[in-house]
Amino acid sequence: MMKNRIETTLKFYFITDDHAPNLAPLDQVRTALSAGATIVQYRHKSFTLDDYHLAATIGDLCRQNQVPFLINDHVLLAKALGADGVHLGQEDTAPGLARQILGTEAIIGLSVSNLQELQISDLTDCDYIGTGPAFATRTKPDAKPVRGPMGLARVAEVSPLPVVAIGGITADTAESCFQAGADGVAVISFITRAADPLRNALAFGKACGCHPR
Ligand code: TZP
Ligand code: MG
Repeated sequence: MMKNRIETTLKFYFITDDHAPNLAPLDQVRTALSAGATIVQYRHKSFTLDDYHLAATIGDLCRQNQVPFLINDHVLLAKALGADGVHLGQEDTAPGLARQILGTEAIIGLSVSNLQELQISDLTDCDYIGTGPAFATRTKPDAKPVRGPMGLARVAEVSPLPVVAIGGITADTAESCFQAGADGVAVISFITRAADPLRNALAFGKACGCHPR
């Protein structure tokens, strides 16, 4: 997957939910892709090799749709799957090491919650930053304090890299994130825990200016 036009690629950033009660990760990805998701991240906080085939199947689905497939945290899993990149937290593998392992073409994202973290982050090997939580979220229990569109705007203003907003984003709030300077909006529960996931995914895609496939 080439990295040109990364901003466009980040627009509708879907992340899998390993605890969604009613929608399995593969169906989550099918739903998000059919609503026009432009990038998919496989996020499984208690990943074991028993989940390997599922992750590979999700990766195949993304490839068939020509949508970049990223892995949260696990650089070696990304390497083993031939994924398009990784998303890393501040406490994860250093982006420079991920770059050495995954190569020059890989897409590498880094979580940056606020201006202070941005200042201390070495972004040399990163392609974008993820920042949030933009709004209250129940999906990440250890999320940092809510930033709101103003906090997001402050980070977007000084970030040298494209910015993906994350945390509690819905079809109704996506626009405020774009207005605040985000290039993309990441979403989990608005789709994965919805009473009607496809309906929410389509509404989210519309808010991102994406077309259903
Ligand atoms: N990082 C910051 S907030 C968050 C992550 C992974 C969770 C986002 O999930 P949701 O359900 O879209 O609020
Ligand atoms: Mg992480």
